[in-house]
Amino acid sequence: MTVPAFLPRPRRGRRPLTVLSLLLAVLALTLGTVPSSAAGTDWWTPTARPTPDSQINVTGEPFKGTNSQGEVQGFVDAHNHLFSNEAFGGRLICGKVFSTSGIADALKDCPEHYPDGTLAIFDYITHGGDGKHDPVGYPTFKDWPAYDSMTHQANYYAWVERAWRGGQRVLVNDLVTNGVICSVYFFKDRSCDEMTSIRLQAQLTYDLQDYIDAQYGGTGKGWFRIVTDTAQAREVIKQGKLAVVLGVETSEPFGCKQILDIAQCSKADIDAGLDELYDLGVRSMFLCHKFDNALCGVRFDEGGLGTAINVGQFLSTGTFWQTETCTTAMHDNPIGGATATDATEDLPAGTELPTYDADAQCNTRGLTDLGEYAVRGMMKRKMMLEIDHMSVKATGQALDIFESESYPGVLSSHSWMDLNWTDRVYGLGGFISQYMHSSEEFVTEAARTDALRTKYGVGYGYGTDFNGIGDHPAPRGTDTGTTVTYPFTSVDGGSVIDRQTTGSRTWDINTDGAAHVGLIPDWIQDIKQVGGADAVSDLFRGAESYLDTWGASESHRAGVNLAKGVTATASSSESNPFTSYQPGRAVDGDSGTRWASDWSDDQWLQLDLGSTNLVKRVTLDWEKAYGKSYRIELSTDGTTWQTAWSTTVGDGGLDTAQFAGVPARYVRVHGLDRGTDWGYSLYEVGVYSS
Ligand SMILES: [Ca+2]
Ligand SMILES: [Ca+2]
Repeated sequence: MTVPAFLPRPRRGRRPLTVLSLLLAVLALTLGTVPSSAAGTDWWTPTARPTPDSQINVTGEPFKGTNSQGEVQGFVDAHNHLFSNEAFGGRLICGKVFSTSGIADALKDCPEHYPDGTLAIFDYITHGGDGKHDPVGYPTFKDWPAYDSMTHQANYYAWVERAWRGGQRVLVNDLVTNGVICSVYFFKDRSCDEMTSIRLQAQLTYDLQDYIDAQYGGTGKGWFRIVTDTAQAREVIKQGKLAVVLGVETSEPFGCKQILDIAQCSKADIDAGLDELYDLGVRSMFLCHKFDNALCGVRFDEGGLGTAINVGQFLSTGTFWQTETCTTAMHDNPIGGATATDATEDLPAGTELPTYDADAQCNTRGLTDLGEYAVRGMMKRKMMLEIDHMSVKATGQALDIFESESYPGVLSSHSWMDLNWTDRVYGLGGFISQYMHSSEEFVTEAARTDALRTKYGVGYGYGTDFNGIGDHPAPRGTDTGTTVTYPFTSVDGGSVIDRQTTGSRTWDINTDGAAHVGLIPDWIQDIKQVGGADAVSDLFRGAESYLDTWGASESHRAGVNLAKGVTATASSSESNPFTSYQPGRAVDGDSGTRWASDWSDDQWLQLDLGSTNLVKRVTLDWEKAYGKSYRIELSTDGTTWQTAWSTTVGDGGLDTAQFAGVPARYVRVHGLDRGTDWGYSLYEVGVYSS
């Protein structure tokens, strides 16, 4: 079966299609409501669901196949944490994704929350109030799950099933934990070792797959399919099922903590850690998260939570966050004031929380040498890097590395990067999804980046971050003028979705907000009500775009450096009695040696590739003495030159000049304006055909 192609294809000419798509959507609403579940053919209904269990409240066959362009369709949740109930010591998030003992065992509260939530300490740390709530989950669910509860399971498997039935086709399950939160939280029933928790969460994801398979008659039969490459993912989605990708979001991966700026891990630890995660099936990960670690600096949290995390970092590492003036329009989040929370009481006597200049909002820490090693290690293994939570400085360096290698494997999965990176991420071939904001906020932010998605021909995702210690969309009420009316038709047109019921509780997006993962289809309907059919069309192309980014990462090959060891000449070379700064030093393949010019603006370095080649990309690894304004000039004969690329805002470090391919034998880096009082100095110049 082919997906109904009523959704507009958001490339050129999308806008004129809007009226047509609205008309077709109305048709789908009137015609698409007949469930196609003839006896024996409703493969999507389990034959052995446990009783009692949750209802799904969706009828109709999940769409299969591809559209007329051969693309898979459906939504992507690029950031969810199914099993964070096993993180942080195992007692911070209460309730399980599934239990072989049944729903009543899965959806019950932590023991210390009984009888009235008085000891639900993390509830009132994160949520204010007194933490009191009715702890009873199944079957009454009076107080949880709820849009504003951060400590109760929101990813019961049957609710994930409903999200799938509503049109979701990719789910990234980020294995998550934080050793420090674990160690400071009073209740725990296991060690705080991060890798131990990651391994357990990976295992439980496979166990869940088995649990669901058993409901459908055996191995491989269920809708929940863990995938480790894009070929598998595409096959799963074509079958109408949900492709589940494993990711990792921890604060100190591979033991890469820093204590007083001393790294507690080695390159060998990073290699062993990446190999282990890869073997577990992990294909995307964060390198830093919440605390500055031995790999990179973080993007700060704001306000009181930021102060609490800053104190936590100090207690864990002996270092507070440090800020400096940002060098571009991009900045990290402002840190809360010193008096913001009680967290400062945990500091040792005589230790003061630093105060931060409002004009200095950038983390001084970027990628460390070990961090660069980890980024390159992920690239080598074709894994995708999550840049949310990285400082502006670290993100810039990571993007520099990927641009120099033309590597597309970059993800921003839940609106935690500086939004000014959007163009660069799309330019690389990366994928972006927005945090599960309220429908109005989601529509507004989606509209802001809509033109860029059209320019790059890409779809969009959402990152729900359920079980991720963050709020979810609040109820908007029933008098908004855009109320969701039940039942409604799924975006693909093939299913009918009613209010979701588990036990004796029924949830309604209008009055309950996004209480759990099963309300994703309701929230998407809300987005459609607020933003129109066009607002969901990019989301429906999310699965294809996510797999495009992943697939291009899988097929990435390191380019051949045409410049390595070639003949180099220059306008001048700085003389030094102890070492050589001759032109050949910029193409000797040694990142410790360099060419340096005399100290004036008009200088050049010229490479003779030996024969004419297609030249498409030139990489420059600058020493401190960088070029602010310079041109990349090409020639076939060394006499007639054309400018292939130029900049007036070079910032040193790693630069990549990418342009339409030009045949050339000679490549010249022509300096016009220096970034410092020194000359121009390059460790290495690379020249590539792709
Ligand atoms: Ca060199
Ligand atoms: Ca640069």
